[in-house]
Amino acid sequence: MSVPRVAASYPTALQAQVDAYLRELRFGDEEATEGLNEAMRYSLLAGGKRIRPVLALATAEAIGLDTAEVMPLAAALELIHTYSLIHDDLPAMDDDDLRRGQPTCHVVYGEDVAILAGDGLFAEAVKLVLERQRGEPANVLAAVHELVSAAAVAGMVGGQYVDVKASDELDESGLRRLHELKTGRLIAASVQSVLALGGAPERATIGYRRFAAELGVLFQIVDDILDVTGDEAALGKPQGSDQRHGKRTYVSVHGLDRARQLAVESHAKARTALAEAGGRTQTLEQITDYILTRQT
Ligand code: GRG
Repeated sequence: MSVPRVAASYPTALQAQVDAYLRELRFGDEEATEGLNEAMRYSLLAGGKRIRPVLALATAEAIGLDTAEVMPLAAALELIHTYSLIHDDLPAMDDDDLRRGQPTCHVVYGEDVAILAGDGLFAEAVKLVLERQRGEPANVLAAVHELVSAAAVAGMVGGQYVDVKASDELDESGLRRLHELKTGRLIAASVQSVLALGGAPERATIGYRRFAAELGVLFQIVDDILDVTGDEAALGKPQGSDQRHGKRTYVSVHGLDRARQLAVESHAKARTALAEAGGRTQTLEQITDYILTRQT
């Protein structure tokens, strides 16, 4: 099988629920910090597919939790993701001017404020879950642990460090590890933090965990392909950015055709894991198909 050219449908109703919830969020209530609140909300509400929170809601649906009840945790994933994008775009990192089709946070508000906006979003994400997420206290704590671990050194920040410092020396397995950490852990946490909130024992969720890990790999392979083949207007960010920064990607290491093949194989593995997981997995299946076929 090759990658279909038309994107599979996306659960837009869940995306709309997430967008509505995010729009209501305000950060701090003092006049002196209103400019920071504005910069944080600027990046948060600039658009985006909301894949991580939508995955969290679909996981809730699969394991029988009420999706509306999981919204604080789902939103927190998007706050952390947005922080990573703001910091990744900074002059000291990728130095990009465009994100989600709009000027990046530092272009609009200055580098100092953009750094603080990212920092603020991370802290507010944890605060949001601790203040608003209902559930057994031990389960909420376990969910927060999944969330912050995915962003920590054995996760997104560590992956970004490897990317910044050693990306051009990596072999195939090093590249895979970099992406597992940088992108895969937060994608996986979008599933695993909800499993933690549901309190199911680990042995009962092995299929979901395998699915979550593979989905992170799939997401990154497709992201690398889109960086080469994607349409800049649709992507909302500069195309060819990885190549310009001399980054090793699934495409630069394996070539475009092999990268496409790897994406198809990864998609099949994710779907198999999901089939073994049990539960009401239709929306998770839909998201998996979408991630393989997405054009943005
Ligand atoms: C700076 C701490 C720190 C981390 C940065 C994830 C990351 C680490 C940087 C993002 C750079 C990047 C483009 C990585 C490729 C994968 C990725 C996260 C793409 C963007 O995610 P989407 O497609 O974006 O979900 P939207 O805009 O739809 O939310």
